[in-house]
This record gives sequence, C-alpha cells and structure tokens, in this order.
Amino acid sequence: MRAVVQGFGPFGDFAVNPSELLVRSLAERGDDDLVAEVLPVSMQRVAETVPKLMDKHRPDVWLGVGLAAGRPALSIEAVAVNLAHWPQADADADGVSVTRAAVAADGAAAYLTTLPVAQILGSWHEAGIPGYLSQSAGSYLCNLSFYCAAQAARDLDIDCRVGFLHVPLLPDLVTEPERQPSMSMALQSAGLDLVLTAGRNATDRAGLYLGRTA
Ligand code: PCA
Repeated sequence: MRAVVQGFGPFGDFAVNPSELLVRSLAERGDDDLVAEVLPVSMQRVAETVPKLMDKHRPDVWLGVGLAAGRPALSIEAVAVNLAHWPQADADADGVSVTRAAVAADGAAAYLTTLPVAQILGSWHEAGIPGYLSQSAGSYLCNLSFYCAAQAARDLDIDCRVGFLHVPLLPDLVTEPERQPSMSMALQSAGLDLVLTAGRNATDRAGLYLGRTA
C-alpha cells in the first residue's frame, strides 16, 4: 500500500507551514511505502508536478496537506472544485493571481474525495482529536493540488484514494490569540496518521457517501 503525502512550503505571512513540518516528519520515519513531498505554493509548479508524482509513484492513497489558518480543528475535505480564484494580495510564490479561472479547461466541475470519510471522522473521535468534514477546500492552491491529484488519478487510470487534509495553525505561529485557534504538532501528527491508516485500510465501497441518497 503506497501512499503519497504532499504538503506545502511557506505561504502567507507564516514563517513555516505546519504541513511542511508534518510531511518532513513523516519522511524521517523511513517508511518505504510512504512518499513525502513538499511543493511550493505555486500554481504552475503544482499543476506540473502533481500529475508527474502520481504517474511516478502510482500510489494507493494520495493525501494533500495544507494550512488553513483560522480553522479550529483538523478538516478532511469533501470536494475539489474546478475553480482557481485568488486576489493579487494573495499572489502565489511566483507572484501569480487568478480571477475565476478553471483549474483544468474542460475538466470535471468537481471531484469528491475518495478517502473513507466515516472511518476518518470515527477514528479522530475515538482518539480525542478534534476534526470535521469540510465542504470547501477554497479556491487556492490546496484546492488546486487536490483537484490535480484527483484528475491525474483518473486520467492515468490509477486506482488511488485521493483526499486533502487542512490543518490549523501551530501554537507558536499564533500572533493574535484572541482570534487565532491552534493545535499542537503532536495532535496534528496523530490526526494525520489516522487519515493515512484509514485510507490504507479502506474497503472498495468506502468514500464520502454513507450509501444513502438525499
Ligand atoms: N494552504 C493554502 C495553500 C498552501 C497551504 O498550506 C490553501 O489552503 O490553499
């Protein structure tokens, strides 16, 4: 069961990205079945690199990880959308901003996560780790990387469970404690491990839905 875990380098005003620390600490464990990658917060480089990594490693699980400053807990993303939209004030590492552009011209409108959401939420709950299902990964680089991974798995016909985990700030990144929630590295790391375990153990039918239609 091979897994690729992809985090991001520095972004915004934060000196370090917790996702980079999480991914680098996974890499240090020396698990042969785990590929750890950190990508720059760059539209062009993410769009080019994610399909190459998918093709090279042909993983069973692809998990993207990124910082969502302001979120109070771990969040597993339900959906990646075919929308890139961010203002110049949030320009990426190459100085690029976009206004209502498609991630992939003629691509699907969205891809739902294929990670086993119920198992992830259940294992977080059992372990006492706060986490929830998020309905939107935004329209920035995290959503874009998630979309590119889901599309690459489909285009390359790889049977891979694809999903994305957003993590809160680490306590030492907080500058305005009255309005910035945070979570310790130990909890974030334990929560990430549980996502990977659930992904690796997923049965064929597990995914976002519980099997009912609304
Ligand atoms: N978070 C950003 C991009 C990189 C990161 O860590 C996001 O949520 O889109």
